[in-house]
Amino acid sequence: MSEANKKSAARRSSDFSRERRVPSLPEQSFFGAWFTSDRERDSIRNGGHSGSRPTFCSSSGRADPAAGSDFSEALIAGLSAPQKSIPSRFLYDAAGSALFEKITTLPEYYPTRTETEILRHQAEEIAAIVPDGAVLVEFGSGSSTKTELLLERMENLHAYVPIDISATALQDAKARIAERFPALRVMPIEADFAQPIAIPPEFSTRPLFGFFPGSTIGNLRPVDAVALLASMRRTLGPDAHLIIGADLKKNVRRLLAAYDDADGVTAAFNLNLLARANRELDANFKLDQFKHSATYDMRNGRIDMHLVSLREQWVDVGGRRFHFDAGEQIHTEHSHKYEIDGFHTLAGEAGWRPQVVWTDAEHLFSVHVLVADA
Ligand code: AVI
Repeated sequence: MSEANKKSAARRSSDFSRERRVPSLPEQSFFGAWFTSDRERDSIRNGGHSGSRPTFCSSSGRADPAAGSDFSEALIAGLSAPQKSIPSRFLYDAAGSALFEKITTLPEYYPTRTETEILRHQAEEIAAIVPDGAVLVEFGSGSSTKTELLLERMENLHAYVPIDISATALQDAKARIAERFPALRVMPIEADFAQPIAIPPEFSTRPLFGFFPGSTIGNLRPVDAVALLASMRRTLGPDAHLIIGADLKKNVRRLLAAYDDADGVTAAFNLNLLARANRELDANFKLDQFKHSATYDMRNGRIDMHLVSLREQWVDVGGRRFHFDAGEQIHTEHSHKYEIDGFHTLAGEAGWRPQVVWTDAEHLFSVHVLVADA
């Protein structure tokens, strides 16, 4: 290959690609169930992202004061079921959030890095889709780090509306964004974005663009993901757009490495659930008697995280005793991976039509722009 050809091939393979523009799908209605159970619903409350980490708890690193009793109830219910489980939102106390931050920087954990690169490369094209005078509404905004990549290019945006459960995260993000983008109106809403949210009426006549990066949508079962997307559509109204990140199906070895890294950070993140129970709920889990496991469920296209009991044992949690067989598992997280078409089908069930999707050169991650059906 000539030098010039080599250079050109290298450029192509490092290109971030626009997959396709998709013709409008037929209108579909969604009459599906809301979250599959209260427990499942809980697992996504405020489960957005904060640039790099989801804001299941305060982005200031302080746990929600009500979380103790909530955690206690959820843990006891989860350990009492035949298939033991702990809702994934409890992964994110201060220690868990710090570990998740670390995960996002690991060489094996490609999603954060790859989505950021897609947004960086496509920011101009994304901005070109957003008309002057539009309003950007971010679900689970946390520290709004990735948002800044878009705001840099959206010069004529009317307002930015970050939605988050954490007042501290909103205040911090507002201060930072106001300093960097002094002409932009920032109107934070402190709310649980799993519920439809009232957008300030003054914005109702403006084009609304939702933003939900991080592939947090993948932590929901498809039925709950559809319910959340439908709720976002109701929040944003007809003709709105949604810019959303979704992790893609890929080589299983690569997926497993991302959820079971060589340094054991993901293992520590998972085991922190038990450490948290010991700290907050007077439990006596022996951390060296459980191990982290990440498996890929090919049929459902998802990573499942578990904590596996290494021997037969009893554990006390808040005055109750739980028995574990050797090898018994506690389910702690789903992380669904999508094909682009599969994600479009899911979005279609929630009343969203695909407009454009970008991926990286290795086809690891996707960023979609969806349009609400009227
Ligand atoms: C927050 N969420 C998108 C992460 C994921 O990849 O599913 C959580 C995570 N769990 C283990 N590593 C990262």
